[in-house]
Amino acid sequence: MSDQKNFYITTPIYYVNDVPHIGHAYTTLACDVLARFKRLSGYNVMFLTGTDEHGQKVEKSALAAEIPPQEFCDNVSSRFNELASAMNFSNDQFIRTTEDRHKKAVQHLWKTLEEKGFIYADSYAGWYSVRDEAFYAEKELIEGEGSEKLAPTGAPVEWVEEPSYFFKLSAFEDQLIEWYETSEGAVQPKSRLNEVKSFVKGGLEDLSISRTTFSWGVPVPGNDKHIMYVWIDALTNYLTAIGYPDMENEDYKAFWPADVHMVGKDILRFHAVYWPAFLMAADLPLPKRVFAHGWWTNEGQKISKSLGNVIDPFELIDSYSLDAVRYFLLHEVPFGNDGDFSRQSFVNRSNAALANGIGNFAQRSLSMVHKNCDGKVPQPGEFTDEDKAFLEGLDSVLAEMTEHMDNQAFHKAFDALWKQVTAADGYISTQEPWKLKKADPQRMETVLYICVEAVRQLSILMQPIMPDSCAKMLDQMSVSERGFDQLGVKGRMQAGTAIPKPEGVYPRFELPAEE
Ligand code: ME8
Repeated sequence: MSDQKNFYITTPIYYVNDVPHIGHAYTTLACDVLARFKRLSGYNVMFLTGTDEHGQKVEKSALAAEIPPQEFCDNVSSRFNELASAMNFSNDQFIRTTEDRHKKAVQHLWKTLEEKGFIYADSYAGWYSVRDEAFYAEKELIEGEGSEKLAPTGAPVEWVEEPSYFFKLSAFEDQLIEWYETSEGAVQPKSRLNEVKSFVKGGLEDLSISRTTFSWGVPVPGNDKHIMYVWIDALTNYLTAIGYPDMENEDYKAFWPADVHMVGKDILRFHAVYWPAFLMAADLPLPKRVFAHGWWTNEGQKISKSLGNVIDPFELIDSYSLDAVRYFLLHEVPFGNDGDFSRQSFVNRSNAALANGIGNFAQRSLSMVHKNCDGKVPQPGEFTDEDKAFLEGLDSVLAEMTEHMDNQAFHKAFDALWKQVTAADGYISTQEPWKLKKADPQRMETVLYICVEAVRQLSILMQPIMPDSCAKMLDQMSVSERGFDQLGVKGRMQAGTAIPKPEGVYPRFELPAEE
């Protein structure tokens, strides 16, 4: 048996009814940062994202665009793929639900549920929201302005009556509650877990899992008048990607159950109620965690196409820089909470943390070494207590970060890291190496050695959130071993390593002029 540690993380697969926006970039970014963190920690990682291409919503959008559905899906899906490159996402796979391997997996899961007696034929009469691709009970509906009925999300609903297959969701109430209560951290954050629990405790109705009034989807095995409900189709992608239904497959054995299904709070019910119930019914292990993060607004307003305030991630990257966008999205808001995007705070926060923070410290340190130490990392003398205390802080921050990352508390992990940037600023300001050149050159060399070592460690630790700029920084310092096992004493900077004239990697941004 290999002692390789495996880690499987997934994003929601995004509907192709519309082009990607900042919300989609956000969820995938969170997964990317965690995937990179785990890889650097020595894990074998499977990081999955992709597109959800079936169902009535996508079919309607294709019709409205007057493009055949498959071609429509190909076009929009490729935009999501482009987003992955533009954002420097390190996903191992990009799955599409229109792929054959996926259709096979869903049909296999369906047949399994049927054989185990959890699917029956009947007819559905009730409310459906195409925008949410969700069925709602009468008691969940709210009243709109003209007293029309709306989904709790504000989406329009329509009355649907049609023959349908049902999944016996009602049989899983007790098992679901037991799962929430006994599997620590299975649904996070805790406030969301409470929402899910009270929904389940309120009583579960059987779930309609097929539709007959449109055709864009996976046919039900043995009755192709029925198209599978898009959520049973979509959720199964997490299994398809690792080879299901071949459960002897190496990927399946290594990666199931998933470590984290990352989702937005809007789709928690599907992931924390329906999905585990399907898995329980099929006798498959349950994911270790479903984490539902919060919602971004734009300058205080809900992001919506009709308000015309959708934030385009491609535009943002072009106007600023990729790593500043990555930094801001993931450090600005406590992960799990809602966040507001404002250009003012984007510019202020990234200038403070990047250009004036790590960027300034690295630039000062490396240019002093370049100028005053013959362009080489100097040989340090004896360390003082201050030197040791500063290095110890750096050497030990990974443990603290890991604990936070394992709880998806990205903001706390990066707070801990940026505390070390502040400590580095404090160190260089109190040691004043620029004054030591004449007074005590040997001490100057020791201080500068420690500063360069700090730049090395900080750059290694920042790689998950800002991979490009950290790579440039480490290149400048000829550091080739970049895994977390190189942190601390093991990978200490070697005296004599060439330090060329440094180039800044964190530009300062100006606020756009008021119109
Ligand atoms: O729900 N703030 O796809 P979807 C933060 N296909 N995150 C946001 C956001 C915002 N304003 N807007 C969107 C679906 N998101 C299904 C999923 S999974 C088996 C099927 C993110 O295209 C967030 O992750 O509507 C949310 O859950 C997801 O996009 C919804 O994407």
